[in-house]
Amino acid sequence: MLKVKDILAGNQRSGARMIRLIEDNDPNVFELLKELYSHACHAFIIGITGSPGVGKSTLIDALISEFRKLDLTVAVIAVDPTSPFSGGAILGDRLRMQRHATDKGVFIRSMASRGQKGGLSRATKDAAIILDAMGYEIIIIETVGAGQADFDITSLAHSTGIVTIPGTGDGIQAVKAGILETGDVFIVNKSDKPDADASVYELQMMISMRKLLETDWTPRVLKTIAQNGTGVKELANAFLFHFDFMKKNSLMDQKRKEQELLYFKTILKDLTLEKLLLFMETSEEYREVLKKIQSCAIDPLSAAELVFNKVCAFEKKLIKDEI
Ligand SMILES: Nc1nc2c(ncn2[C@@H]2O[C@H](COP(=O)(O)OP(=O)(O)OP(=O)(O)O)[C@@H](O)[C@H]2O)c(=O)[nH]1
Ligand SMILES: [Mg+2]
Repeated sequence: MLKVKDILAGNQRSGARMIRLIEDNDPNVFELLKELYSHACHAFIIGITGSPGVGKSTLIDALISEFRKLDLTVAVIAVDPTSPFSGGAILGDRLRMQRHATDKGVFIRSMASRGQKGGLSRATKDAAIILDAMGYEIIIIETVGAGQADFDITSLAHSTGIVTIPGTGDGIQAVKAGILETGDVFIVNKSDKPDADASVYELQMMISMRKLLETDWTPRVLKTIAQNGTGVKELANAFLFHFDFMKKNSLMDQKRKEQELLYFKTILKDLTLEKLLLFMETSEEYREVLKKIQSCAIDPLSAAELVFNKVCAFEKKLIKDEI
């Protein structure tokens, strides 16, 4: 039996089990999360995002080491990874991974979240609540791509790092995809390859065109070689500096409030949808409306309105029956 107190005590097995329950869409998660929620507002959440293969996992692996040197505990969640976390096995990089694996201050999990209630954003937020309640000081979330339609890492992370590689014209791509607006730290990884400086310059130029208020954070652009850790200390410091900056300027509170509101709306949408699906599965009236749409006896707009009103009536009846 999964116990809230075990999670609060930072028990890694319990944490892993609860994350699995999220992946399985287990109905018990809701009650557990409610209990954990008030304990989950301490962690600094960093989002690391970028195209497949740019080196996000390798970079996170190196970032963990830097944060550990500062005695900060770190949890990592790789969402829908296209390749195993850190490529540990693939790269023969096992030694390094093993060191993190035996480190009690580090917790690493991959998470498949497609097809779940509320999609990627809800599942990832739920997982972040667990890790935060477990007491991790830094939570790093790796996602592929940025600005995906169903999931925006900035709605969850306090600080977002966008990883690019040299010579791909990523700066321009970033502008096109609207990513430039969302990044707090830009990372040109694989800077052992040619044209890294040109990419840094390009990104800096793009950022300088961004309209910033005096109180806004000016995004940093950093070069890294994740494989050997070059520039990763500076990267860790840039994130921590951003964290401090947000706290000093009350930006953290503001961000939290916005994100909580979004989480609330997502849950409300899910709960509404659940009721709707229940109605659709069990209602003869619903099937009648469907028939009418197909025979053009009713237009889809009026039909949608009709179904909605029936769902409200259905919900009232459910409540009455329960009483
Ligand atoms: N040359 C060079 N290669 C790197 C660097 N960082 C990572 N790589 C390599 O790039 C490849 C992909 O690294 P990953 O860390 O798995 O990249 P990722 O972005 O997490 O990949 P996905 O999770 O599949 O999107 C691996 O072969 C790494 O060894 C770097 O700084 N320089
Ligand atoms: Mg990866």
